[in-house]
Amino acid sequence: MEKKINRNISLTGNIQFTGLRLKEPMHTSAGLLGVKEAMRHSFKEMGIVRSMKTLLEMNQEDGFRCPSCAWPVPEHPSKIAEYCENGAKALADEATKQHIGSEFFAKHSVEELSQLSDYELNKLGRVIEPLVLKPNSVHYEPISWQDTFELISDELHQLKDPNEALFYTSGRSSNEAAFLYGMFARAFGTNNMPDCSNMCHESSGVALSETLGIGKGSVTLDDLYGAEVILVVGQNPGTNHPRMLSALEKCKKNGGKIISINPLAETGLVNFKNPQNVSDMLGSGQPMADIHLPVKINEDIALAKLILKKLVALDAKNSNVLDHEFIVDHVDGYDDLIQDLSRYNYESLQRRTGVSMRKIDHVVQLLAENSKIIVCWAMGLTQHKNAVQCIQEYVNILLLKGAIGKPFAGTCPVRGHSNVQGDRSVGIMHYVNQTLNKKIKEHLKFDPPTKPGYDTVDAIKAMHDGQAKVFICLGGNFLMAASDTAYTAEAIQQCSLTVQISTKLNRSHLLTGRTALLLPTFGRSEKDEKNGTLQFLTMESSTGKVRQSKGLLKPASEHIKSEPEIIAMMAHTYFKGNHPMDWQALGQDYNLIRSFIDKTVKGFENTSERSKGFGYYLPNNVRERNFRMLPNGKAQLTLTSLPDHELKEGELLLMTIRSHDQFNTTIYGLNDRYRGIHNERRVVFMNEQDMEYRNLKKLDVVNLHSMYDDVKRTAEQFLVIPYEIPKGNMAAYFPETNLLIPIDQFADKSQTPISKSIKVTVEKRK
Ligand SMILES: Nc1nc2c(c(=O)[nH]1)N[C@H]1C(S)=C(S)[C@@H](COP(=O)(O)OP(=O)(O)OC[C@H]3O[C@@H](n4cnc5c(=O)[nH]c(N)nc54)[C@H](O)[C@@H]3O)O[C@H]1N2
Ligand SMILES: Nc1nc2c(c(=O)[nH]1)N[C@H]1C(S)=C(S)[C@@H](COP(=O)(O)OP(=O)(O)OC[C@H]3O[C@@H](n4cnc5c(=O)[nH]c(N)nc54)[C@H](O)[C@@H]3O)O[C@H]1N2
Ligand SMILES: [Mo]
Repeated sequence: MEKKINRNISLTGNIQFTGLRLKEPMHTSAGLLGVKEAMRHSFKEMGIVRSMKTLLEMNQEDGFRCPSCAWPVPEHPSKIAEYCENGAKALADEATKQHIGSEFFAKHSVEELSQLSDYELNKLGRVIEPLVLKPNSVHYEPISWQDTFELISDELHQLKDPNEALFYTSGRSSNEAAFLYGMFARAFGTNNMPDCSNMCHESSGVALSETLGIGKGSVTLDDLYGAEVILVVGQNPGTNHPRMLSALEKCKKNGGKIISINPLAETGLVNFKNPQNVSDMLGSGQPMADIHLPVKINEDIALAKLILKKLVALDAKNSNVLDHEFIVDHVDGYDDLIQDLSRYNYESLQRRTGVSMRKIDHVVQLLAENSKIIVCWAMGLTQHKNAVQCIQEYVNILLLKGAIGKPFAGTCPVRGHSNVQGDRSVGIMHYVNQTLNKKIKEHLKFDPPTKPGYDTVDAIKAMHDGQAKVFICLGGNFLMAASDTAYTAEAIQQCSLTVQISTKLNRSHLLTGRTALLLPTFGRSEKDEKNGTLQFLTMESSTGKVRQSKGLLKPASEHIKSEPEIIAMMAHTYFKGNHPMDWQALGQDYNLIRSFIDKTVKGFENTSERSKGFGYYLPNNVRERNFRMLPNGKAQLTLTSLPDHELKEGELLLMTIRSHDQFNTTIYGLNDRYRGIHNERRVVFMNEQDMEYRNLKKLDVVNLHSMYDDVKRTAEQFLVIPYEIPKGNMAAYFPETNLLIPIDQFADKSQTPISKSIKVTVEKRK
């Protein structure tokens, strides 16, 4: 028997308060303060000259794509600022001058480093040489690249079955790296490709594939500009997709109305100043949302049903409220839906939503009078037990209104990571895609596996049960991003080898398998030259547009390699030349990778050329109103049911959200200035009546507990903040609260963890 890992790694770091300063939540987002904040971060991390040069290239025609979110870039962006505060922070974070290598790790053990917070770990800087953590050691040591590839190859060859290996992808990769990685996993023999989508928009993918036949959104930026009504549901663009606010603003200027549906009145949606517009900057900003519906957590189905019911009733009086022509020609399930809606009554639906009937009627009126309607959404819809149905209920509204497959209307699941959508398009998926498999056989000349692989949740369980032993991660911070941190940690520690291809240090590098490799890689802003030729990469935005990205900064060190090269060398060393694909050559010339993507993935033909300049749109069946792949060749209405929360006495529903100063598990700073929180992350936002009922006062210190299947999980030490949030609901930041989410609590069909509706109790600390 191998010896069990006995490293003593903290999953939280030292839990301590950092010195909260409370201010009023802000009402206006972006604006001068945003630009000032952006500059402050960049100058501190990167120096002034480098910052200015780099920021000016971000998202420009020939520059690199912003590493932050996946919001598309308008054609002909203004030179000054097609980035936002968060893009600048992401860039500064990646292009930081702080570096760590083997000397640093010789001094500091992984045990000692794990006492630091996620914020402190990230601040340590870029990892600049390949490192290995040997079985009985607590210190990373230097290792040559060749030895890392040999070690990975040896471990992979020792597995009894290819399905004992896992290939995780975080969405910051490129199409080229993701394609090579997915093909290596398949050539090795497994579909075990969990990815960050599984924790993110998987529910959208499932919901949209079932109803509209494609797992992506259907709108373009121009559609948003010309829409008559945009619903922003369960999404906080001011913090997470700030450039989206410019699109919403344009829509408003064209006479469109914005409706926000969210338990919180998030700042960007209340008021917005466009930093690119001088008169805006001098004034008090634009009110953004015309109506805000403060729906209770996970009551969107009740709300959408109520809206549907009212639209149907209006249509009965005046038959041009719904688009009957579209319904007859393109939609399946109309009669069943109408009948199903009749089972519900207005008042009980309204009570569940917590929103006043007057406000709901206002929204119904707008939807009745207009037909160019777009629904945007993000994690507020995707991370619940019934997430797939939640999304489908909003699709029902679009379908009855005929707001699908025509200009200025459609679906807009707002993607998170900057290339998460592209990764999926080029083959990162745990399920089997028959069309792709056929093309692989034909053009890559090997037989891909036909058994479905593990997604994130199943991958964790497989490691826990000893079914998966080698865990390779292309970016990300799996330990902190996944649910049930303690269980996930036990799972990862069962592995014989864990490999992290990363830019910066995070907790997944400290809590590892028996042997661990830390392989440092280029960030998006860095220049990638191979044999004297400047290489470029491609990415796909949230609206399905593929564009090139060329780095311009000198790489953080000469000892780091690009993602495609690392993957190519892993494959080359594993196959030892004994495979139809010339892996080594692929890692040296990305045009070669693209020539294979062209042949294997539909819509990517001639991508090296077409991705130049402002790029091209991938095909999208919904835009063409083509539903041939669905039953009866029609878009599908869905019959959903109301969620059953069954809160026990004392329980509240907790949503885990992002602060303004973080990118997922990367914590840039300790402020969330839009919500009035400064210098602290260990806070929980509560309704004052819920506080009173529990005898809690502002700034009391509490522990949070969840109880599922008689197992008590705890996240310790949070300061209570009274906040405008519906009664019975609470909010706190992720990843500090991931300890509370049981591994088995996820959305039906998509297996996305229930990060937005966790039943918890609050215990006051003595
Ligand atoms: N700066 C920054 N940008 C980011 C990220 C980041 O961490 N930082 N992360 C990136 C990634 S990977 C992603 S996926 C996106 C995430 O983007 P968002 O989904 O905007 O991020 P969250 O903070 O999870 O916010 C979810 C929103 O949903 C609301 N909400 C929660 N539950 C419900 C509900 O039941 N119903 C409704 N209607 N609303 C609800 C919350 O109040 C909150 O406003 O952002 C991307 N961009
Ligand atoms: N409770 C709760 N949990 C959640 C969520 C939530 O809302 N609530 N959101 C979920 C969502 S939407 C997502 S997408 C996941 C995110 O899950 P992940 O994508 O796994 O996590 P990130 O925090 O984005 O990963 C950050 C790390 O990626 C590495 N990195 C950064 N840039 C690069 C690069 O260019 N190349 C490589 N190779 N590595 C790089 C750095 O080492 C950095 O520390 O978390 C999920 N977890
Ligand atoms: Mo995400």
